Amino acid sequence: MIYIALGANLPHPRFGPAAQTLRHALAVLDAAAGLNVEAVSRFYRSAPVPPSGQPDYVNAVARLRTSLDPAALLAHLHAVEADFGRVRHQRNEARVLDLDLLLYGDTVLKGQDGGPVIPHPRMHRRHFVLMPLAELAPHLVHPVLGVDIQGLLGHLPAGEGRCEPLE
Ligand code: PH2
Ligand code: MG
Ligand code: MG
Repeated sequence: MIYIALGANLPHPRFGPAAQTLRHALAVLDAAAGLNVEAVSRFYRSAPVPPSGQPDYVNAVARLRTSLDPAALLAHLHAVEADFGRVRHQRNEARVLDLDLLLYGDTVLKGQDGGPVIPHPRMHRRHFVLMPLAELAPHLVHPVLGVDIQGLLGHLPAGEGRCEPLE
């Protein structure tokens, strides 16, 4: 199973509030050749990590089916971000759309030659990833850590990073 995380904390000039942007991004992904969005978590409102004066994020996780290999999928996610007007200046800056590749089955990649790092290196430390992912796959075992998503969530320090369903 392949999972991606979606996030946004700036309104989009055409699509409007962050939740609308995520809905639109999911439709664009599903429409692409060789890619289907099979399941989507609820949308969550989360405090920026690390804490900053930025607006809250809207976050979600989706399960995909695709014939693209990990590198091609990541390139596609970056192309969709760029199409949505994402500009990259500095790390962790506010953005109209962020699409992160979390898991690609049991594949483990260390980012050799600029390729993807899978599983996503910070996914197991983030409420805003684990909470929506636990809705779709509570018993999925992290291929490096050997702990399931529910277990990873239980190990996070309580109260670190506010994250709650949007409605
Ligand atoms: N993404 C980041 C950095 N910080 N914080 C929240 N709450 N949600 C995010 O999606 C997020 C973040 C880098 O991609
Ligand atoms: Mg991210
Ligand atoms: Mg990203």
